[in-house]
Amino acid sequence: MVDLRSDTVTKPTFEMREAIKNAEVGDDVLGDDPTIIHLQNMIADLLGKEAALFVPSGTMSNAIAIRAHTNPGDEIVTESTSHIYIYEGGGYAALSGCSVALVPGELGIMKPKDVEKAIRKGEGSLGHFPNGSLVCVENTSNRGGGTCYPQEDLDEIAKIAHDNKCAAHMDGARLFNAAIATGTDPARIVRDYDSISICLSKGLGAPVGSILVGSSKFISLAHRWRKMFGGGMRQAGVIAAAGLFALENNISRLAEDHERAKILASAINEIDLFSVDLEGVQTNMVYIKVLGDINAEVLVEKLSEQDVHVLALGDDLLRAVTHIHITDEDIVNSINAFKIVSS
Ligand code: TLP
Repeated sequence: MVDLRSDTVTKPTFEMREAIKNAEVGDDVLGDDPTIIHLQNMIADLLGKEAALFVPSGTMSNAIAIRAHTNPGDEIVTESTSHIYIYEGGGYAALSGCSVALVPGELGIMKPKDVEKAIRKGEGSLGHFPNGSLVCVENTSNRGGGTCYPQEDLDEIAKIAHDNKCAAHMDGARLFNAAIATGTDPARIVRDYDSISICLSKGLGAPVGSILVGSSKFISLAHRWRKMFGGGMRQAGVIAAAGLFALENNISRLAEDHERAKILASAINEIDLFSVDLEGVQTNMVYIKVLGDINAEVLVEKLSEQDVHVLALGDDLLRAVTHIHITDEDIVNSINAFKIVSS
């Protein structure tokens, strides 16, 4: 079976399971877990920030960041297809009491001037506007196709946020994919961001876990919100060990996933029934437009009969994601399956 539904489907490899087995653990709510402490310090160093906090999921990491940066009644600014807006259950509203100002992006990437236009401040509005206090950027952009922000746009967006007394948060669920694809040091990418959320459980191949990174002051606030959101874990060094293993071993290999995604994308784009915006295939994702009358869900079914699994993200949109378990042979088989279902 070729499982291209997401890079979240990865399972710990034998070596990762060995690391899990050997993990030293302690009660992390009491601050006693040496593996978690090591992981948090390592990622903070890697990103050039003061501190980090291990959390159960990317969704919780973003939710904590939003809660820590805002007050109820504030407004967050984010791209109109961002994970925070589309896929987090409206957590910004329910958990933080925030409204959202949506910015249209091109392949999920916001233009700095559009971010500037979207920030509304309570001050000077005769009390009419909510207070825009946080700008969220997603890098890579999932619904954008796994696209990467140009560095100058990231820097400019952070500056616009700060000039307008907003914090700048990066949903870097796939930050290392962006770093590998653009050849940029991750610390440089996030230099001007106040908080960054990283997922260990996607392309990096760990089974569970995300990390929120920022200043010591921000992380101590985040720590309190993690507690209130029920995200304090006890002997979670067993899962942090998988994250450490992933950071030590699985970053540079992301380039292979990107290469395979490009091969898959070009071949599918050659098939009459499908079209792929090849410029948007910058990392490990391939968004495939279905050109005929056939519904994407029907194609998902037909592909699964060929043992190839993808997701339908709309009536005419499929998504295929490469990851650590996808081999060259899987790509050949997937291309064949797409040919078979299109005939
Ligand atoms: N993305 C998942 C689904 O939720 C859509 C996927 O299969 O791509 N930020 C970004 C950019 C994400 O893509 C995801 C997960 C998250 C945050 C949330 O991470 P988790 O699943 O750990 O809560």
